[in-house]
Amino acid sequence: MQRKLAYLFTLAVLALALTACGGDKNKNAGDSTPVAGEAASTEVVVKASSWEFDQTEYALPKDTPVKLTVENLSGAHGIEVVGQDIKIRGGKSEVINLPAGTYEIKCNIMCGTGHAQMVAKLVVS
Ligand SMILES: [Cu+2]
Repeated sequence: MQRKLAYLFTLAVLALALTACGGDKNKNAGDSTPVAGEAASTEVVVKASSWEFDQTEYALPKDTPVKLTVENLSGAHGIEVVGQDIKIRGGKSEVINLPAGTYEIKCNIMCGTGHAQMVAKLVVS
């Protein structure tokens, strides 16, 4: 009898451990960026022209899905969030979700003589 109880207890503990792991996995999947299909509550538009972005800093809310859109006013540009796996071509959007911090963005399409000076910051707070 004692043995059977011990066995049942072990099963219960194992079941709990498995459930806990599964829950964590799902949570991590939800936190990854960029998140396809996640509904964004805000949109930030980066307007690019040859050869600058319309702002030197873009403010984004932290840990929130944000629709980041790149609009080309002149020339063909795109952005890359340095250190993150986020690249958006002009005319396209991506829903991103970043923790607090300051991120550098730069043009990731070779667009001509001023290409290297096309940098700005994403201030996430
Ligand atoms: Cu460029």
